[in-house]
Amino acid sequence: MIINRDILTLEEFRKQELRSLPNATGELSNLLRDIALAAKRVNVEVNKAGLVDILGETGSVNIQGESVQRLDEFANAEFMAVLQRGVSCAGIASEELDDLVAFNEELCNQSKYVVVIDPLDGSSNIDVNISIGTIFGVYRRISEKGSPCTVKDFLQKGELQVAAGYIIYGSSTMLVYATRRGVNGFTLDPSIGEFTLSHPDIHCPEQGKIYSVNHGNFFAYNEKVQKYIDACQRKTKESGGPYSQRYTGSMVADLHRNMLKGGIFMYPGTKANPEGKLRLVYECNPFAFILEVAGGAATNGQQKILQITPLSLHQRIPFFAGSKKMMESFT
Ligand code: AHM
Ligand code: MG
Repeated sequence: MIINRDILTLEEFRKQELRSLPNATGELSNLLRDIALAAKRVNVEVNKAGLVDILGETGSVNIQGESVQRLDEFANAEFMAVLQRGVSCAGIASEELDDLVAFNEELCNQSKYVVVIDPLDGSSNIDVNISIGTIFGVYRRISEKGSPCTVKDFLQKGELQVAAGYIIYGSSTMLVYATRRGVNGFTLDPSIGEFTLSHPDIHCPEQGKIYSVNHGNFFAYNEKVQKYIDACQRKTKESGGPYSQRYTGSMVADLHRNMLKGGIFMYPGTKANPEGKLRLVYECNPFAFILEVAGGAATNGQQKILQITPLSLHQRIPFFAGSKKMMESFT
């Protein structure tokens, strides 16, 4: 086998980046390495999800006498354990946890970062073999180093994120992460077990031809949203419509596609749930950050997502995100 030395692994890429940042301590790189490690473990389990009849139903005891864990709980435990052992993270807030977890240990208390995470988003799609994902954001803590992190570290505005990213477990598994310097995508090469640079310097096209929304809720959306969806279905010179409607029910898959091809993703509030479904801290803020660095935009319909101060860890918010020009014509 000929080894292609043009490939650049995630770690090699970070090392190269670090060389141009003389004051960097490498802590963020360590944290990304830890997230990538947990993602590889989760990927293995996600790939086995279709074997549920053989391995045993969730909640049951399998043939080896082990209890079968739900995949989203498994993913949460993996990310948590890896971040805690990696000692570059002071604590996490997760969709799977009611409250934050401060890694109250000497070394973790010295860490300058905290992580917000949705360990397995779109988990209702696991049973039907549709792409699912992990979403994460990284903040510099504002509580004092040397002590356990506190809730205020996690309730910072999204614009203060140091980095954000996602992993998509799809036809191939990819890790995409953004810092203020840019957005880069790494595809997992299963033959060497490494994320390798496959999508350098991602830019979201200014205009796309895809809109993603749960059409079943159309009559529960407000007039502005209904009008926009209606316009997406019409042919006009300005918009280049009609657009194609693509909605998987996995935000990571829908936003990943729209980010590469151009498009708009919407999860509006409804009459029954005015704040919608998606969570500001660990679902919307990381994607808003990634999209803005990539040249796109994200709002709650009125205000930039990244400028909203979260009030609680699990706060919901209407979410509109995607290509710059499509977002402009929505607001
Ligand atoms: P989850 O965190 O419970 O998986 O829910 C989030 C997911 C998003 O990935 C997706 O865009 C949305 O829920 C789909 O919801 P709906 O079926 O209401 O359209
Ligand atoms: Mg989720």
